[in-house]
Amino acid sequence: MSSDTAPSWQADIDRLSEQLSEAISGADDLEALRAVELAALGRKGSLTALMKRIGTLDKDERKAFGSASGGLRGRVTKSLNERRETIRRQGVLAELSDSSFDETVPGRSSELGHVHPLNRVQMEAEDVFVSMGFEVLDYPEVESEFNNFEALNIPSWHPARDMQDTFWLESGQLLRTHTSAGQVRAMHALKAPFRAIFPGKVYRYEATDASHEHTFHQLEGLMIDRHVSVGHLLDSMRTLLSAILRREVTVRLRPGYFPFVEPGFELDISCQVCEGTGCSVCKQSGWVELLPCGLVHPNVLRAGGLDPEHWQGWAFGLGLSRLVMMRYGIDDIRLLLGGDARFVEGFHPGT
Ligand code: FA5
Repeated sequence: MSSDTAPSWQADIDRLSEQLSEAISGADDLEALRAVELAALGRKGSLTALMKRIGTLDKDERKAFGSASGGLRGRVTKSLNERRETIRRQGVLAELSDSSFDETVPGRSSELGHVHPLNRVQMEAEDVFVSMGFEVLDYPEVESEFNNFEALNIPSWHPARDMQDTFWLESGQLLRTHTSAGQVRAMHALKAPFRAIFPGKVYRYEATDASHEHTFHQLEGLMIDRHVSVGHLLDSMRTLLSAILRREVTVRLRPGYFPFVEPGFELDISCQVCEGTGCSVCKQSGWVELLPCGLVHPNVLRAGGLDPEHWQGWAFGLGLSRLVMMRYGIDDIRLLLGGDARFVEGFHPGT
C-alpha cells in the first residue's frame, strides 16, 4: 500500500509488527519471552491497546483495520509459539551436550498402581447385584440422626443406640454408623417396587481389634416389592458369597435382633482365615458374623413413605471389610485402612 493511500493507522501497525518481531527473536529464555508476550497481548499490552482503536474509527475503515490488526495478532501469536519451541529445544540440546550428562543411566520407571482389595471386592459385589437387577446408590457419610436411627425404629431412648455409638458433629449430624441409614433415602428416591444396594464407609466409636475397626465398609441391600420372602433374601446372599469367595463355604443362620427388621437374622460364615478351627479374627469361635438381614419393619416402610399394607421389603447389611478378609485370608482388619502401601502392593490385579 503506497503511503498516500495508506490509512493513518497502517504505519502504527507496521511499526508495532517490527518492534514485536525484534523483541520475540531477541528473547533468550522462556521468562523473557513471557514478558514480551504480556507486554504485547496482556490486558494493557501494546497490541491489545492498538486493537482497541477500532472503536474510534469510521464504519467503513473498521473492516480493514480489524483484518490488519487481527492479522498482526495471529502472526505475533505464531511467532511466540515458534520461539518458545526453539528455546525449549535449545535447552534440551544444551543439557545433552553437557559432559556430565550420562544417557546410559537407566530412567526412573513409574510404578503401576493397584486397586485396593476393598474396592476390588466392592466392584465385584456391585456386578453380582447389578446382574440381579439391583441399582447401585451412593449416600453421604455425614447423616442426620433421623436417617441413621429414628427412621430405623431406634428412638433416642432405645438401648440399640448404645451398640452403635459414633462421632457427632456440632451441627447435630453424625458420621453414619451403618449403611442402613440409606434405607429411607432409597424409599423416598426410588419408586416402589425397586431393588438397590448402597455400599460405603461407616464409622463407630469403638475399641479396635483384629476384626473391629472404627472405620469400615458395609454394603446395604434393600428390596421392596408387593410380596418378598426370606427365601429371596437367602438366595441373593448365597449368590453373592459364592461369587466373591469362589469356593463352597459353610454358613449358618441364627435369629438376630435389629429394631428395623422383623424377623431379623444373622448370617455367619465359617472363618476362612483359620478354616473354622479358631483364631483372633473369629475370636476362637470358628464363625464370623458377616451378614445381618431380615424383613423390613413396617415402621421403617412408613418412615420411607410406603404403606406396609401394600409393600414389603427385605434388607441386609453386609460387613464388606470382613468379606474382604475372608476372601483373602487377611488376619487383621486394621491392615485394610492402615495406609501401608506394601499391604496393597501384595494384591495383584486378578487376585
Ligand atoms: C448393622 O450395622 C445393621 N445395619 C445391619 C442390618 C442391615 C441388619 C439391614 C438388618 C437389616 P451390625 O452392627 O451387626 O448391623 O453390622 C453389620 C456387619 O458389619 C457385621 O455383621 C460385621 O460384619 C460388620 N461390622 C460391624 N461392626 C464392625 C466393626 N467395628 N469393624 C468391622 N466390621 C464390623
